[in-house]
Amino acid sequence: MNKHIAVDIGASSGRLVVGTLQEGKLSLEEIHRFSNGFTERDGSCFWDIDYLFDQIIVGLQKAKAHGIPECTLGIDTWAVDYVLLDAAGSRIQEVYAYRDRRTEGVMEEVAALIPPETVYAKTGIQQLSFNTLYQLYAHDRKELAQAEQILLVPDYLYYRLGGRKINEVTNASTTQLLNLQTGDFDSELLSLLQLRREQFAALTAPGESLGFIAESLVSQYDLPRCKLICAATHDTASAVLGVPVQKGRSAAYISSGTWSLLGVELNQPINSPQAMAANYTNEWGAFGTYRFLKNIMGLWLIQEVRRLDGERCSFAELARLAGEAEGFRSLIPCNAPRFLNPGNMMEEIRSACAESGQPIPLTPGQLARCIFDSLALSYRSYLHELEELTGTKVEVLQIVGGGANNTLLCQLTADVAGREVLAGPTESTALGNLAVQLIHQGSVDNIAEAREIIGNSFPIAAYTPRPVPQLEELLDRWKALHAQNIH
Ligand code: LFR
Repeated sequence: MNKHIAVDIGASSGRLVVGTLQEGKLSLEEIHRFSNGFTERDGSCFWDIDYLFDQIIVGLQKAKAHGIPECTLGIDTWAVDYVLLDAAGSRIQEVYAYRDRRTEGVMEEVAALIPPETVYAKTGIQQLSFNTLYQLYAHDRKELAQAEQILLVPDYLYYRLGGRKINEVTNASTTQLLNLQTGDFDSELLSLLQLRREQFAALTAPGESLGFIAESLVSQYDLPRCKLICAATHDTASAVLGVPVQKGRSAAYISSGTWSLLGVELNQPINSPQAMAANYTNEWGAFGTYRFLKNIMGLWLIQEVRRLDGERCSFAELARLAGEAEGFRSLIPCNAPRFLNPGNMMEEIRSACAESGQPIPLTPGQLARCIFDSLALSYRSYLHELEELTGTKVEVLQIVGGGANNTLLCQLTADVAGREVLAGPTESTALGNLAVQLIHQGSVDNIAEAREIIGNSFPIAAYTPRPVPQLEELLDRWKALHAQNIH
């Protein structure tokens, strides 16, 4: 089998990409792309999981029609969200989207039952209101008790394709229920949720074989015969695997999509009180690594502005308009909870600017500029924290994912952070997903080699930092903004 398919589904879009390794170079061909998003019903936010499954089938049909009779296949999606299955293996409930508001205030409720310090020492996972721990705590208890099995989204998609139930480990770590010491679900946290270990499946590592796609699906829909390989099913885990190797220079990555995940890969977690205070996370990676990183609100901010503007402008057009707008005019604290799911992002940004006494961004270009300036400043601040926590000076920032296409944001980041930015590949998530398949197949020896191949196969754009006029003043403004209570 020399064809490999990555199913990569993010919060705003999904794709099936065919990867081919030939003469030391990896090439990609996108065979199917579809939109994704949660919908709001009676005040709750849900994903349409059946639609996502159908899109995988459509993509595989296209692959077959494209002349691919057999292939390996890996799946990755966003993290934390779960599916409850009954004893017959059928879904019990709609799949809540992590931006659903039922978890508001839940972190505080749980903190009254178990100190956050204890949870962090056990799990090393940052406090995010939507961690599965808090989502399950907020879930209807009766429904939870009925659940024979709790799978995360990509686990469920694998199950639908091949019938095997797993809890893939890079994604399972984002539940905030895995214990760093025991390497399994933490019994104290499970009992807090009144859950039993058996309700979860076996923890499964990237690279394991999950058998073949069901014969019934192959014949019913005329699909390729797919060998299912357990990918690093958390999209961020795959994205980090897809970061090209950096030789001789210390580097940090930003996986830039709906979220901006800024961090480094480590061989040991850092679950110190300092890391907890800075709210850095230790998500489990493939091949015994940890993703020591921070969630930053990311391109969700601009995706929402674009949506509310009736999708009149493309992302490239918005970036162009932002480039024409005055820089550093108004700034927002991107990570304030108010931006998680405000309903009307444009108004939320404007209110935050008004409340902090800044000019109100009116046009899409001004809003976009406010977002990009603020993201670049966030990257700078969190990069400095990262350096302190790891005791390493970062020389290069590697931006991967869709955001690597945004030349304005990449240049702003280089300028404000004062580091060289290397941008690309944009498809690092699909590439990381494919890397695990190639290693499984024995076509590539290990992840270092895969990263080297990735670095040689795709163009990388370099951005050299330029001086920012009145940088000190700007940083003072940024600091003052965070001291204000506009969260
Ligand atoms: C990025 C991502 C982040 C995770 C967030 C919610 O797509 O997977 O890593 O924190 O989405 O699942």
